[in-house]
Amino acid sequence: MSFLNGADSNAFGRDPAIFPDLLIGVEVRNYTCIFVTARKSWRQAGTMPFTFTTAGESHGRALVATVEGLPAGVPIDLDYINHELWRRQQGYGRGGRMKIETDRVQILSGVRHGESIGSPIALMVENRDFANWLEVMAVEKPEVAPERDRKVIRPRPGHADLVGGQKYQRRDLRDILERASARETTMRVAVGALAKLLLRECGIRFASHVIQLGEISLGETSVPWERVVELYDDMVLRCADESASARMIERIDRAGVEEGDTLGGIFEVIVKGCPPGLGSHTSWAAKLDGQLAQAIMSIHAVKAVELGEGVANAAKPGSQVHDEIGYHADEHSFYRLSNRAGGLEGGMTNGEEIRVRGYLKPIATLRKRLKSVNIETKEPMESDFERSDVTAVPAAGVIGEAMSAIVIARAMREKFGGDSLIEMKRNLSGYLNQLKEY
Ligand code: EPS
Repeated sequence: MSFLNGADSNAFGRDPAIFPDLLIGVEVRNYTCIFVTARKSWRQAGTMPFTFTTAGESHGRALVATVEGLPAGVPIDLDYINHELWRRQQGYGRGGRMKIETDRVQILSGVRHGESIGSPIALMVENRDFANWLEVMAVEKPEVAPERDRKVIRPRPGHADLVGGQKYQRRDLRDILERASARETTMRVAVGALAKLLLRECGIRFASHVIQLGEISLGETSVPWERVVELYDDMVLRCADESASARMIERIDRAGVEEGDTLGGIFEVIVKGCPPGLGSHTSWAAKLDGQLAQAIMSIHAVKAVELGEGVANAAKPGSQVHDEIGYHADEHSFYRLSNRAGGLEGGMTNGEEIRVRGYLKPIATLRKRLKSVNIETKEPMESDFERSDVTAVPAAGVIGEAMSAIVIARAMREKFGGDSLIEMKRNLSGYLNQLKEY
């Protein structure tokens, strides 16, 4: 007798109490009951989830990423990925580093003749600045201490420096700041570009804009997609309001030049074209709004995340918040009369635009030094100053697009699977037809 269902032969003998989630069948052989476990694993069968890891230090040799779960047959356009990297490097208020770097991706595996082949994709972006940090960032300990030993011992308030040093027992806080630096987001944008290339094939698009910089904000609460997408390649602030943009530029000049200070702000990412039903209401971890919030919050300096008009909605009665429902008889589809929810209800996409906002604190590296303590002498001292940006809100918007694309790609892969793009698109189209019959 066998209730075996796609079992993993290596799993015989595993204790189901230890691997309860792995138990999918019971087999009785020679009157002996053997628990047959099978790793319901994408490594053996089924869809490989869309995952990635990054590595690399800000002034190290290079930044790298490995991506798994991109189906075979996705057209991979190097110029497109490099253009996304370029977009992340723009924005008024960036510092001297952006004049050194011209981020260009190298694809080391997983792509052949312009298409993904289904295997892991390894990506690399070299740090040009590494040439100026050869000794400081050397892998092997130099025989003679570097002349310009750029040891960091005065932690910057608001940065990872101090707590990272305590946790990892590093006496040179450079060991912390090199990885805590927002330079790491270069690879997220490269990975996000792969996710966008996949999702573009499924009719899903991304754009972002700046809605507040320092205390200067846009008057409008909701800027239409068409206006935001026009700003896609804007090099200044990607702000839809010219007069607000001019005031933001003045504010950045004042903070950077006169005050030696830094500024935060708010960006908004818009995702257009998601089918209804990505994510799920059935479990906390499956809720797509939670996953998006985590992804956006993981961007350096983001301290709050808002979906739709979530913050304003908290002060309004329900009748002025919830998006009423309509039906397009000709298209056989439901829609919402407004989109204050930002495209997500019950942890699932509802077919409207997703609108997610990231609120950034000001950058923690500022010329106007803040009070700190020398970690060697324990004497009060001013914090260290590393060359930095005055603000990076427009860049954070590009990173927000990338992180949103990664989350949506993961949800799309979960729902529609497929080893190839053709198979995935067939599954998507079957689901969309099924929705028309609902
Ligand atoms: C950063 C500090 C600055 C920024 C950097 C993030 O770098 P540096 O110390 O080399 O001047 O320019 O951002 C990038 C390098 C980038 O590519 O975005 C920090 O401390 O987070």
